[in-house]
Amino acid sequence: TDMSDFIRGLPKAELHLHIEGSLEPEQMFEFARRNRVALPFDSVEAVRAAYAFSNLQDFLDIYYQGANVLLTEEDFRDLALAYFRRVAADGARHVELFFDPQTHTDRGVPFAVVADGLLAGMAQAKRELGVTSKLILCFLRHLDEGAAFATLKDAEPYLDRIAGVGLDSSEVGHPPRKFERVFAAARERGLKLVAHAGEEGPPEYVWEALDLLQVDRLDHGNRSLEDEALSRRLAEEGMTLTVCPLSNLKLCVVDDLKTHPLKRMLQLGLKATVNSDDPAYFGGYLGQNWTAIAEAVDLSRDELVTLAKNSFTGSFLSPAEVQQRL
Ligand code: ES4
Ligand code: ZN
Repeated sequence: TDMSDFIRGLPKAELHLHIEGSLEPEQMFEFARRNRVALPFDSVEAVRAAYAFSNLQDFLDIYYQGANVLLTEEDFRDLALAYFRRVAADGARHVELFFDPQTHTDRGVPFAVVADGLLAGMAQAKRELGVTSKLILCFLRHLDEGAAFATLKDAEPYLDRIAGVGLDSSEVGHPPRKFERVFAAARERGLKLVAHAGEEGPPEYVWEALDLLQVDRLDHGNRSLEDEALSRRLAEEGMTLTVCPLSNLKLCVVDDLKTHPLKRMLQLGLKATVNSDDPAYFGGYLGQNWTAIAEAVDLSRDELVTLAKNSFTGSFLSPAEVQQRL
């Protein structure tokens, strides 16, 4: 359609993408076969049928299970490269990707295997597709802060190749304040800071991400709109929100895309961006997230251009690099 052609032609950045969430069922079988890992599913269709979630935890249980097939540096490189090919076809020029090292180190896969594989895929994507990228290390919030500190220590040899740290996994019951010290340590090391907040958790968690973690960018942030003072704060600060429409639909954060808060965020002057989160699990890559939300809330061409611009100005590219790409 005209709309999807227009969207594909807009240079865009993706700022909220869990690389483990780009593992397609076909690839899950391929990695399972070559690594001799048993899968609890008989077929690709059976895997897809299991992707019916009623909340974040439902999804996380199956997402961590899927990650068990990832064992070697080649797996992580191939995973990243397959994602970059898809997102390049959607018109993405830059990606800031999350990875969850603890999901792998806790199964005995060394941090270096994960990081070297992803960095190899990122370098190949730059050479072959012209897509640039940055890596963001996420701490799993259902684990304790000591485990996050151990992960930051694992990352020490790679800190020149890691742009920032984030916070993901089960939100409710694991508020940002639990990670205040490790985020301060990451800040002292010159890392950028982001956190998932206000996806399922209350506005209070968004306040904590701002005031205690001092994040540079907020992942999701949907529930911020329940708090007028918080919405005003985010607008005044020009805080970037990485919004994930199809994720919100599949995890029942919204009932219907037509009532998705993105439109209101833009009307309130919030700096929102559109992203895919876990595209293999939620029914679409970056382009599909853009077309679905544009259609559902009737975004104008001006609003689409604003979203594309926000994706670069909200990135961790330098101001000079952003200028070159707008
Ligand atoms: C995630 Cl959608 C979402 N929320 C929180 N943590 C995550 N990890 C991967 N996807
Ligand atoms: Zn996410």
